[in-house]
Amino acid sequence: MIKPDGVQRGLVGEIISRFEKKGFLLKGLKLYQCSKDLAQEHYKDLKDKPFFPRLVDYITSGPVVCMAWEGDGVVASARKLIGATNPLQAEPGTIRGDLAVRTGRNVVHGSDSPDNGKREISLWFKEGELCQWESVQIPWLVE
Ligand code: YYY
Ligand code: MG
Repeated sequence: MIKPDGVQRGLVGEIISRFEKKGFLLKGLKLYQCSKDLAQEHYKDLKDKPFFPRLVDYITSGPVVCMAWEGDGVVASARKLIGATNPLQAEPGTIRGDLAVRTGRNVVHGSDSPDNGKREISLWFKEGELCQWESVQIPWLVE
């Protein structure tokens, strides 16, 4: 998910492009302004953290871009492409390492496990919003 700061800063194309160029397949995409309830549910594991209210305000402060990406090892690989939570500790070459400076404005979210990926897709996308399609690139991506 591209967070509201990524949308406001005009980074949508750049961020989508990094996942596309890596070789992952886009199966769902939408601009979406979420409710506080959805933000709280999405980040429910962090509800006791002191930064939780600020995090919910941030995620609901403007539209986000919801994305569902498919590919071998996509969850772990996407976390590497995204980089460390604190952008000042994220490696150059990662999205956060290249495009952000603050943990509280780190431009992008990535699921931290395949199970959470499934959970988050079902939270953010409705039935019928994902597209099943076969990319012509597959024989050139996978031997
Ligand atoms: O998965 P990731 O986004 O890298 O970090 P999490 O530990 O799941 O935290 C989610 C989200 O919370 C993080 O992207 C920014 C925010 N946050 C914060 O504002 N302050 C912290 N000390 C830790 C996390
Ligand atoms: Mg997380």
